[in-house]
Amino acid sequence: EKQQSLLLESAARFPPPKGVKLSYGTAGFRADASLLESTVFRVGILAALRSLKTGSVIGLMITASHNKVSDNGIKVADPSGGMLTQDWEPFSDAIANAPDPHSLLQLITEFVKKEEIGFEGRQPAEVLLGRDTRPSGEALLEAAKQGITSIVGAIGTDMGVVTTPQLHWMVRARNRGLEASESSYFHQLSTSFRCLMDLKPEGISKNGNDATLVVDGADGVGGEKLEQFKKMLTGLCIEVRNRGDGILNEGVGADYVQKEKVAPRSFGTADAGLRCASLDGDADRLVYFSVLPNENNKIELVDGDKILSLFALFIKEQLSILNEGVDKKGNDSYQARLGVVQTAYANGASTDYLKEMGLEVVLTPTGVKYLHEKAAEFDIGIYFEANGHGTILFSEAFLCWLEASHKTLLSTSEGSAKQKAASRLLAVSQLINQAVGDALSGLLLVEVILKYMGWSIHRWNELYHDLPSRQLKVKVVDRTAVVTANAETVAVQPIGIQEAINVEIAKYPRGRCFIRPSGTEDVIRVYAEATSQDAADSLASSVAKLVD
Ligand code: NG1
Ligand code: ZN
Repeated sequence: EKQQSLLLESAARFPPPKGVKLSYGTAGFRADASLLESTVFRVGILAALRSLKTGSVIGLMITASHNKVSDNGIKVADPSGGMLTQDWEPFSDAIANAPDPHSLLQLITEFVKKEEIGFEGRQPAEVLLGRDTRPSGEALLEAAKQGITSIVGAIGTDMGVVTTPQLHWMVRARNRGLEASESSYFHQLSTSFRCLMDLKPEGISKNGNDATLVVDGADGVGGEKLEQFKKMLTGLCIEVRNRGDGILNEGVGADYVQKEKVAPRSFGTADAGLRCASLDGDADRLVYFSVLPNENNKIELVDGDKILSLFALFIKEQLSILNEGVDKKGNDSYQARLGVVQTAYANGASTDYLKEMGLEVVLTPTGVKYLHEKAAEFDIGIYFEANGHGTILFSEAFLCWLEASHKTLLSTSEGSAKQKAASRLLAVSQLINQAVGDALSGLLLVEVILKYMGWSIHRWNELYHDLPSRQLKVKVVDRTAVVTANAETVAVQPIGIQEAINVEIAKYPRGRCFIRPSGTEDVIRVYAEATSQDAADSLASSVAKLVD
């Protein structure tokens, strides 16, 4: 009863906006910040319940990533540090849209019963809260805290302004009994980075990548953090631009650079040829680029697909060093399953390249939760969206084997090449965020691998040539009218639309095109690929007309 009145009382302070229906979507709730207080409060309640249910620490991140500064959003990190389990999404939609405190209380009571969430004799609920640099973040974080503390005994711990991947990393660390602070995050990343730098092969030519890396911080949290963190990185010189003086995500950031294929603000032809990288507003996406000389801000774009390809190449090489001379049934060998996960947005040339490397390539629908889940099925699963969100996941079983064999290799004089390969893989598993895509750790791994290969950004970009592509969005009244199948490559509804799309595709050699409803905006997205930019543009626009 105490619990019920506490909930009713606090819910009354956060009335939902009228006439707005919110949905958890592919990236949590996102909307204009002025609409979000009540939603964030309610997600606070959900997070506390999730903590009680799992007996673990849960995370809440307040961010709208690459969206405009007046937007905001909230997403939940589960005990592993990954996204909220999909089973709880319907409940989060329901409570976000409950019209008044009583209906909210009723939904919660029913859900608590159904999920058998106990309140007594348990560890109190604990939720770690973080936010990006958006000005609306502070008040929203307070609303989330009030939601958390409207569950009796629950604690909300404010981690302050952090990147999304930092918060996920902290949740994961806490639940493994480790210290969850920014300094432990920086320490782990810089230590594994140094370890990998020390393991560079001898005699690798220094091929132009000793120059400074110039990073576009999107005027968000990532730029700020990297400016602090770079002092801890020996052997890598970083210059950070767009550290927060300009407007967040406006003409800057990974999303802008990847979609527009132009240099962000504060970059220009004076930077031609330099190795540059761009983070998004909450630093969970990363793309590289190099400004082209004399071509008004045009760039050579090195996107998520190419980061994935670089990672895959490196990991595959280390695995083959480890397995050298070991016959397939060898006792001390471990046939690690390496897999890569992409979405339909991956450039067709990247998929061909990865397959030619002999890798297992799997497609999932758009949305990190799907890619992450799939990648976790491998011993080493590498996933990336073309937009630069991705990471590498290592299975516990493989890491156990790797640690044991690393010890054995250290104690024998045999094969220092193998021992180094094992050390490298272990260091990668420490460096790269196991919870979620992380631009800061991804950037460090890219830098290490370029050093290892002795490659410039240009050499890296030459791994394969992207097919020209075009993305369009079409505003529609009801985006749910489009229903897709086969990892979004086929539209099964409206009836007949796929046949019409096929007719268009058939007009272009190597043409590929698909449509899908966005999970974050009220639009249908159209993606087209062909052998020339004109062809990709015209395929996209003729399919967009079919949707309209
Ligand atoms: P939607 O709006 O569902 O296309 C976009 C991105 C996703 C993902 C989410 C979450 C594209 C085509 N889509 O999703 O990859 O990043 O936002 O931020 O880039
Ligand atoms: Zn983001």
